[in-house]
Amino acid sequence: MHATREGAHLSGGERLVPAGEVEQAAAMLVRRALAHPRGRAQTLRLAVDLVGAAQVVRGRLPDVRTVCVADFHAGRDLAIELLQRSGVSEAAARGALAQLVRGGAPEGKSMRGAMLVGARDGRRYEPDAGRGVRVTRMDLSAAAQARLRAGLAHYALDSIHVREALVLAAKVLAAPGMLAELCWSDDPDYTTGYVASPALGYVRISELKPRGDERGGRAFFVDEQAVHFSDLISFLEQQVFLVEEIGAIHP
Ligand code: WAQ
Ligand code: MG
Ligand code: MG
Repeated sequence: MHATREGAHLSGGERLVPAGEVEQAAAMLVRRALAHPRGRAQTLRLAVDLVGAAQVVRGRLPDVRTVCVADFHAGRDLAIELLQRSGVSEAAARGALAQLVRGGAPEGKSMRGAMLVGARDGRRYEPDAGRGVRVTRMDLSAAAQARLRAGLAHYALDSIHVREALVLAAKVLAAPGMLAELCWSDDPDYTTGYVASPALGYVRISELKPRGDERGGRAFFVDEQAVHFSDLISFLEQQVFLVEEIGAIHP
């Protein structure tokens, strides 16, 4: 589903559901666009694709933990350290973080997608640096969703921000040659971000940006000597991915 208002993006969303639940999922997505906190959608497009079971890659969520830091300076220092522990060079980690601070895109705006960063050389490899790479075509099974919500609720973490970011990180970490992800939100009031990697899981960092800042973004760090970039991008943008298992949830 994609909805706009006053000529700009308002709301988007997607679901991967059994064929018998298509109507219900469509109704939920339409409702989301019409009841958006920033106003009612003025255009709404809904697309439905039939996906064969053999086309679906099934995966697991990374383990979740949270580190509380004193301020965003300490949060960014921690992010650099965690990225290095995941196999990213210090120069690549610092360079990507500095670009995210400016929004990632030329003209200091947030990108719609993520930066693809060489973990050794720190270069950017996405074909369109203004747009970045969009991760789509992923969801949780109903059973995994119920287990995740119960597990997160135990730590008062059951929010759409956390659930969506976890599913996205699960797909990113499942991509071949992926070493780590760094993310913080473009929502001005949402200062928590994360570093995720196969080695460390999903590490939430309580402050990664100053409150009020509308710039957010994502950087995916890849082993640029091992990875085949067009295969990687088609995995991230096209491969259907369904999370069926959740990971551990730590305080
Ligand atoms: N694919 C690639 N990049 C994306 C996508 C996507 N599907 N969606 C968003 N981005 C990029 C884009 O540059 C956004 O500006 C940026 O990420 C942030 O997106 O555990 O809410 O949806 O407490 O604002 C992380 C912490 C919240 C959650 C992340 O991201 C937690 C969040 P947002
Ligand atoms: Mg989002
Ligand atoms: Mg946002």
